[in-house]
Formats: sequence, structure tokens, C-alpha cells
Amino acid sequence: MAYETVLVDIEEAVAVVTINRPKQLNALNSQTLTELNEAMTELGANSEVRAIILTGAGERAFIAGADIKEMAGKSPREGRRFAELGLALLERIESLDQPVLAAINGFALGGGTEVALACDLVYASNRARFGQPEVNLGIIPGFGGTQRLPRLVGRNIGKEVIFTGEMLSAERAREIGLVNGVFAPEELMEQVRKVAAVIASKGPLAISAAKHAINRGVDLPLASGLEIEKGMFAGLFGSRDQNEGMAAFVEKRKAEFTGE
Ligand code: DAK
Repeated sequence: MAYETVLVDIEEAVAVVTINRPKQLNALNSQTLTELNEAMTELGANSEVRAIILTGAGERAFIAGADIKEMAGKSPREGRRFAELGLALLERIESLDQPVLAAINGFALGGGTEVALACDLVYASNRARFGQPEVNLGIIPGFGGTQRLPRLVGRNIGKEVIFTGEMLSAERAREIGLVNGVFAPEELMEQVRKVAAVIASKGPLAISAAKHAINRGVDLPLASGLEIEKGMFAGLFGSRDQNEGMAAFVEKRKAEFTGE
């Protein structure tokens, strides 16, 4: 499907989704949230796509937050609808079978950091800037930032980021565990594509099971998380990919996974 604010490009099992409002620093308005959700849903149903990279158009921003100009005039009812769009997108990213890799090419502020928090892996250019500046606008993070950020980086660091509203460098974001790796701007996409290609070469059922086991289990008591893992582990046995992966090991050849 063609979108106005989102570009989708599929190459060798890896899809690149680009938020395309560079003049507005890729701020998320209702249309972009809707189109992103639709694009992710479509890619989720495409069994040929094994990893998704999410990035921003232009050199300045990944996402400079929710669109403040659009949000400013909203009624409570419209605000609720907007919140639902944002929350639905993040839930979609987290529930996709394929991993979503964020390539943070510039500002990732407010909703931008929150989108990154919902992605499975986060890579940044050394020019990227993260932050939750909502307190500057008299609001708090509303796309899950008060919940996902402290769970990922710890309560006190999370509070510092949210209470001060200050921007974090890519390096600081890496130190606190928000970012997996930092690269020169011109290398970012190539490096993220490399990681995506490695993931795309593995068994899709196994990657999906690992993603869901981690996402569903990580906030549960260990015993409950282990139960989830056990169920996911057992569920892979008897799949064509499990047979193929183990046969390939025994036969000393490279496995050809099909996702069945
Ligand atoms: N929204 C709308 N437009 C934005 C924008 C944003 N978040 N960020 C930048 N822009 C626009 C600017 O208005 C400007 O447009 P024009 O004036 O040229 O038309 C253009 O992008 C270039 O920006 P600047 O001229 O400001 O560029 P600078 O280099 O001077 O500054 C900056 C770059 C990123 C430091 C600055 O633009 C900035 O501070 N932007 C705002 C960052 C921010 O506060 N982000 C957080 C937004 S709040 C909710 C759930 C979640 C949320 C809300 C509700 N519900 C549950 C209802 C989330 C909220 C947020 O994300």
C-alpha cells in the first residue's frame, strides 16, 4: 500500500520503514501514527519479511516527538483518540513476529524515544539525541515512557531523564542501556542492515518465539517467565525449521529456514 508520510522498502527479507516528514523533524501526527501502524501490520503478515528497520527521513531526526502543533488544539476526546493511535502502534511493534530494529539518525524526543523503547534493538548515529522533554510542555510521557524507560534503564535514571527533560547523547543512551550500538552517521544504516541480515538468516519461528518469550516474560516473576519459555521452546519442536536446523548441524551444512 502507498502511504503519504511513511516509506516502505523491502530488500532481501529486510524491510526498511522510513518516517517521511523531514521538514517537521518526523514528528508523529495522527496520519503518520495511522500509516505506521498499517505499514507494520502489513509487514507483520508478510512471511518473506524477517526483520524490520525503522528510521527517519533526512539527517536531523528519527522522530522529534508527537506533533505538538496537532496536539495543541485537541479536545479530551481527540486527545484520547490520539493516545490510542500511539499506544496501538507501540503494541503492534512489540507484538510483531519479526524483530524491529530502530536506526536513530537524529532527534528521538518524547514519542520518538518511546517508539525506540518499543523496538527490539536500538542503534544510533553519534549525532542522535534522546530525551523525554514532555515536562517542558506541561505534560508527562504518554506513549509508555514512564513505564518502559524505568523498566529498561532503572528507576532513578529513568526519573532523571523524565524529571529534567534534558537531552541525552547517543553515547549516554548507550551507557544506560537504551541503545545497543553507536555508529558514525554515514555508517548507521549499513551497520543496522548487517544486524538485520544476520537475524533474517536465522529460523523465523525461533526468532519470533524468542522475541515473544522475552517481551512477555521480562516483567513477570522468574518462575512465570520460565514457564513461558518452556511453552515456547516446546512449541518449536516438530516444526520444519527445527528439523532442518538440527539436520543441517548433523550434516555439517548451512540450514535453509523457511519459517514453517
Ligand atoms: N511537533 C511538531 N513540529 C515539530 C516538532 C514536534 N514535536 N519538533 C519539531 N517540529 C517542527 C518545528 O516546529 C519546525 O517547523 P517549522 O516552524 O519550520 O514549520 C521544524 O520542525 C524544525 O524544528 P526547529 O525549527 O524547532 O528546529 P531546531 O533545530 O531549532 O530544534 C528541536 C530542534 C528538536 C530541539 C526542536 O524542534 C524541539 O524542541 N522540538 C520539540 C521536541 C519535543 O518537545 N518533543 C516532545 C514532543 S511531546 C500522548 C502520548 C504521547 C505524547 C503526547 C500525547 N497522549 C497519551 C495523548 C507524546 C508527546 C511528545 O512527544
